Amino acid sequence: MPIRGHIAGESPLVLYGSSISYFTGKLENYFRLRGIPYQFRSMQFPAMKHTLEQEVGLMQMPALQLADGRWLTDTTPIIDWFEGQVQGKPLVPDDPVLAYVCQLLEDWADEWWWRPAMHYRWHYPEGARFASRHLALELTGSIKLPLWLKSQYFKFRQRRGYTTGDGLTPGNIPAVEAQVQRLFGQLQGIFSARPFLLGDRPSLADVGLSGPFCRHFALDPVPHRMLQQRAPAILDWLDRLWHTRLDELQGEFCESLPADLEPLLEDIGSGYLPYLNANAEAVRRGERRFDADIDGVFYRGARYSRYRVWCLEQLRARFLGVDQGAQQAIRSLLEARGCWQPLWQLRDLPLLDKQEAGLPFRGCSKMIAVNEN
Ligand SMILES: N[C@@H](CCC(=O)N[C@@H](CS)C(=O)NCC(=O)O)C(=O)O
Repeated sequence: MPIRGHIAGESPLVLYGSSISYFTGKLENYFRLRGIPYQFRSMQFPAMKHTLEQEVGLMQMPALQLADGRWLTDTTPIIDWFEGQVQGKPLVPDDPVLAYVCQLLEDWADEWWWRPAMHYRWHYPEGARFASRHLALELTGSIKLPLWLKSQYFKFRQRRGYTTGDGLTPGNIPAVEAQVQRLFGQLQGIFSARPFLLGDRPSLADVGLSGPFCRHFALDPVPHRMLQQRAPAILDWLDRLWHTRLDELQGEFCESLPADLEPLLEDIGSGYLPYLNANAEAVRRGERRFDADIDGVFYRGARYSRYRVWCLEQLRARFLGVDQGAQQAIRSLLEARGCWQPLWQLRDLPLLDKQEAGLPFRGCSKMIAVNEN
């Protein structure tokens, strides 16, 4: 087993989450890929809320407990921490341009596809019925209320927090769904051409993309049918990712950026990065809800996210962290694909003092400012 030190203790790593959760699915894909054994347990409420607020500062899913009793939160810093502990083939290419794209794609997959994934689950009655009942049964067994009431609560909570309560309206849903269709089409092309996003082996970008796909688009009835009919190569990729072990794999990363990833970067430049800027402006103004016109979609009353200001800062820091020659090459690519200007559009970012500096052991802000104390 390629793990050393305290991770490889007697008691296994315990992953607390839900079997239908976006970020729990992402972390499971990572552990499987690395061959890191873990024990999955469903988070039980309300007990876990108290434990997590005490141990990591906030309640979010998944959470991880190490053999030595320490708790971790937030999948990106968790993965980063594990990557520092394990030996074996890297998850991020050596080439600095590919490495930057890999981390950008992971971030985009985590943050930008969350809202559409939640939309497909909670907007359509089939999805909402399945997921609300599942979550009520899985997470709230100790709460002695009728199942129908607990299911209703989940529907209400998730819509208020993440769909109609986070900028989606009857007027913009068709455009948001069109973006999802477009993504499915792009990925169908990519995964028909090669096994993983960056070549013949999986990277952190694939792990990131498993978030919206593994436990949402490929599980919820409406998007799953669309994938089966129009983008089956994505389902094949998910299956491949789930069954691949990095230490048994022979394939290599591409030598340079595949042309079919360029449209994804263009979408990041016209959609995700402008959204991050609009969000950062709202945080600066202290407006917990904001309206924004992004890539032809008018979001009304989107929730602000302090966490995503930090995401933007991380994208900048990663660029500044590489040597000048690499910066030049990354900059040319980002300029050509419309990402450079929005990446640096805001002069300074409204971050809190030492924001998220304690991750993965202590979180500062939830991904979206909802359901907080
Ligand atoms: N950035 C975090 C996000 C985790 C997250 O937001 N998870 C969702 C569930 S998949 C959650 O716990 N939301 C909090 C809530 O609904 O109260 C990560 O990567 O782990």
